[in-house]
Amino acid sequence: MSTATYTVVGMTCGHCVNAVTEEVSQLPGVTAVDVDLPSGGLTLTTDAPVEETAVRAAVEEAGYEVA
Ligand SMILES: [Cu+2]
Repeated sequence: MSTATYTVVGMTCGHCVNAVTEEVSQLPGVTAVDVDLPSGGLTLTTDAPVEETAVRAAVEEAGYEVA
């Protein structure tokens, strides 16, 4: 189990947090997702390696961007 941290730009409210959490949670290997709205911090807990490109794609799917 390991964690990875990213910064998401473009989130403005709890709805944005939910959208990002939902998309990123669907990635294989992700067991927990924590999003901090004020900082844009996205912390993933994973039990298998998750490619950064996959995380970026999921965040973009939700309508936001990884810094
Ligand atoms: Cu929002």
